[in-house]
Amino acid sequence: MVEPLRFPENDLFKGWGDPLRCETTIDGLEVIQGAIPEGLEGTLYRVGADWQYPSKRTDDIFIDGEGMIHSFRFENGQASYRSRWVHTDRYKLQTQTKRQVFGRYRNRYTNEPEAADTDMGTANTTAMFHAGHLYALKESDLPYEVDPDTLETIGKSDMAGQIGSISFTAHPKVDPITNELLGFAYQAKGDATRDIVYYLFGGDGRKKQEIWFEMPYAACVHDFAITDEWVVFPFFPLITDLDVIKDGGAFYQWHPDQETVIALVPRYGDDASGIRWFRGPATSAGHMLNAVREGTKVHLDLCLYEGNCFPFFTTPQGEPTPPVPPFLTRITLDLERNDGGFEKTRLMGPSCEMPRTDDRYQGRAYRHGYMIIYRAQDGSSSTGHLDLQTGEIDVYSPGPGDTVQECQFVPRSPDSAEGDGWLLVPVARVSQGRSDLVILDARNLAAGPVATIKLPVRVRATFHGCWVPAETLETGRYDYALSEG
Ligand code: V55
Ligand code: FE
Repeated sequence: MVEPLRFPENDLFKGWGDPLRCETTIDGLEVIQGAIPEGLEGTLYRVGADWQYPSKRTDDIFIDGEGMIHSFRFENGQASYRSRWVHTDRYKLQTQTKRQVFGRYRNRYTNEPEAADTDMGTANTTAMFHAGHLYALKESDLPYEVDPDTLETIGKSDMAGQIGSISFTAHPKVDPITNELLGFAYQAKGDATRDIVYYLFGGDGRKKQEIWFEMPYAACVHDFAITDEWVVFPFFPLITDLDVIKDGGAFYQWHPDQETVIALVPRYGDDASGIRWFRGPATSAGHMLNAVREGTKVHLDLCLYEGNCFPFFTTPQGEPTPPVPPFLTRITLDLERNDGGFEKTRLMGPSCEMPRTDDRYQGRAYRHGYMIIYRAQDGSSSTGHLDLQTGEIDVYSPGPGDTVQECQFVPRSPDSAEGDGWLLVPVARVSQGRSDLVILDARNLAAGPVATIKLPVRVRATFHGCWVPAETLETGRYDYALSEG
């Protein structure tokens, strides 16, 4: 008898997380409230994970699963929605095996024999548009190029032979003012290697710099931050041990006895000689809001956990770690301080994650941050706007039981003032088993949406994405500017 396909008992697959496993195309989405603002022309790309086939294991985690890329396109006052699997090597193999043949998250030693020689990249984390090309990214593999209109996968890309590492980050920074792409790869020569490489590409897609150096340990480097002169790499002690993964164990262990280490790498440097190092007690973070240089100081603003940000990764002894909330925190690295330490300051009261800015201000003096604010009591979440100058928080709450995904800021015009624009927010209407995309005025979230676009289907969790103006899709370049004064 053929074994029935059935998802194992795991909270991941319940409720909103119920695998959807299908692709969607909807033109002319219904606008059930308000109207799509004039001038909003372009595409919001989002990437998340879904489950191609059930596994027999019960150790799956939410950051695993096959990549699904979603587009919300705004054209002539109408919106359309599309979702497509990213045809990674592993997705393609499983269309042949017709069952799950990949094992535990990033652990190739737990794969079925059929999958022994196939890369495990899932392309499930974010979308990036640079130099005329759209990509779906996972930090453990090279980018997959995707057609910006049809979302069909074009193929795995080393960017015309320019990426020599085995992988590329899922948190690149495309600077929409200079059109530069800043990115990196960690464990860049293979599982558990300490190699990290920083890449800088010009707006024409040509590599300008790469700097290889070594991490203090084989860390999980999910995100980084940029300033005008430095790029900031934080290393947190979620560490890969080759012996453990060879034994079928988890890809990371949490080491509370190890330090947080931060490297400042010259943004336009030629080699590793100018790197500066800073150290503090064990903390962790997935996501950075921004970084900014102020004289001889570099401020790194991030959602910091005073402990392990991923409780599903245990200590080396297999002990679980208590969940801790993330708080928006400013880490200040002073280049004139010679003891290698750093200062920490809390920036915001409520716990928050998935922080974003007006992307024109990444690495520049800035005032506005946007984030998901979680309410532990009823499981709901809201979109917040923090004014870093006044400390005021403006909040949009989607309603009881409903949740928001990471927001995307879109400037009202290419040179509008910082924070003058819209927030696009995918909303889970949990009780209705479907989604909305709401458009908020970024300067007045509490007023509620200027438009609510109905998705008659569920848009499962997506992690991250990007906004590509219609004109940028044509020219391959962002035509944004910083407003005067
Ligand atoms: C993170 C997410 C990932 C991953 C590793 O948020 C770290 C952190 C979505 O996939 O593979
Ligand atoms: Fe992320």
